[in-house]
Amino acid sequence: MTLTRRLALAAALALPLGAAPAFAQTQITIQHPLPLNSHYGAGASAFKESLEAATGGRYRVNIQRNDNEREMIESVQIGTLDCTITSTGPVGNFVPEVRNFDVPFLFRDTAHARGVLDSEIGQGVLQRFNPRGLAGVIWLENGFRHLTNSRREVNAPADVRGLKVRTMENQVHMRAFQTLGALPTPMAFSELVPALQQGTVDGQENPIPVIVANNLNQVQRFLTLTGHVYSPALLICNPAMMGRLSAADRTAFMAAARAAQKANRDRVSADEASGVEELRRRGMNVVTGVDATAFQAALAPAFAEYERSLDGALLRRVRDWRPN
Ligand code: EAX
Repeated sequence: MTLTRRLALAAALALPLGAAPAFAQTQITIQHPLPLNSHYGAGASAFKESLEAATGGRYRVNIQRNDNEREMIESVQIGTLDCTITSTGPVGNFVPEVRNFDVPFLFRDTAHARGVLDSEIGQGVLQRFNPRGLAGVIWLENGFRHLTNSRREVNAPADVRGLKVRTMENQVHMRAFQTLGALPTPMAFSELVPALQQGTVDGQENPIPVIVANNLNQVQRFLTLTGHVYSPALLICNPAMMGRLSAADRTAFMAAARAAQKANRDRVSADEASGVEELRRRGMNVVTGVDATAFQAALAPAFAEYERSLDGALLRRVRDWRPN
């Protein structure tokens, strides 16, 4: 490029002579509700690294914390936020089909859950997001949820009776705790710790990684490893933003989403392996060896209602799913 043209270009770009003109950089913001060093944070960071590297920096991913999942989903839906990583907690209020995956004791174990979500069953539910103004990009993982409370050891379903338990804003979970005789109190994650500190609720339920990452041991004395429900998570994005991606950039975007899924799931596995011991070390009273069949028997009325109110055929496909 001749000196004249460089001068003209530099003047046009108001850049100091000799500076390389900066290419246009597309910003993508992802918000999630947990500490940046959590299983959601691991996924978000892996997404950022993968997409920025694959596009040579043409994309810049900004990661932010926002502990109100319903608000983040609403922001993605109206386009003021590009993407969120969220549990399925409030998602069923936007995409009802997702509620099928919130049924207690539906998934046998983590391998069953991950296999179903990555199969045509889970992909089919992701397709139901677009008609609702959302893009369900990929399934992530929150983990199996366990019960904590500040009042007493919970060894059997009868011990749950009368406990005020914070639940997510999730009708499937609320029905389950009602059936057990608890008083389910739905609220956003942002309100949880103050409610536990003030005694507005006695207990809550969350996966080990969430309990550890948020130091819930500081406001909860008793932990019972109920594993009463598997909590999927999701990367949800704004459809218009996805639609603006070129074919090549969409390929890079989906590769970054898969990198996020791997990092997130690996971190959940690691946290679940070490988290219970860590919570014991922090002073929690941990009840293990819970009789899951007793909890399932106590939930029978709720299961009968789920068969009627949810997609019974889909629930049967999930239960029958086996790895190839
Ligand atoms: O998604 O609200 C909850 O209990 C969720 O498990 C938490 O926000 C992580």
